Amino acid sequence: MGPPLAARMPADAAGTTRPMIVTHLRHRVASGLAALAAIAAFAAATAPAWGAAQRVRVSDDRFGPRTIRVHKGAKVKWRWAGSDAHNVVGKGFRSRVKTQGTFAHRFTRRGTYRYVCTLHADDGMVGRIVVR
Ligand SMILES: [Cu+2]
Repeated sequence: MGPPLAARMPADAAGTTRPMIVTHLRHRVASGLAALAAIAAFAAATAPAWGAAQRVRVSDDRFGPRTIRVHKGAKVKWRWAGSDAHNVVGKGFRSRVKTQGTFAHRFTRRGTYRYVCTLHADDGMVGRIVVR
């Protein structure tokens, strides 16, 4: 028969068991939070932009982003960023033809609103606002 079990274990083995488990659990919680943060960051980076004030660039000759998704009641603001003249024309909203400045419209009803620059629609200068 050998020595009693306790005598064969390292002196601090029993004492370190609990802290190791706590440390492990803390690590798991931290990992979980990190994963959630990563998911949130990913969602923020890839999800359509939801929010109160959404912006679209009006450049030569495209709208960027071409499609944005907003909540009902959101205001969309187009900002001219190119050098050529453009406008923003959709059902229920129409800007002047201009080369700089902004145009804003608040979308109060759900739906998909396609719009164009009437000068360059044939060149693909089209956009879409999805209101949910
Ligand atoms: Cu244009």
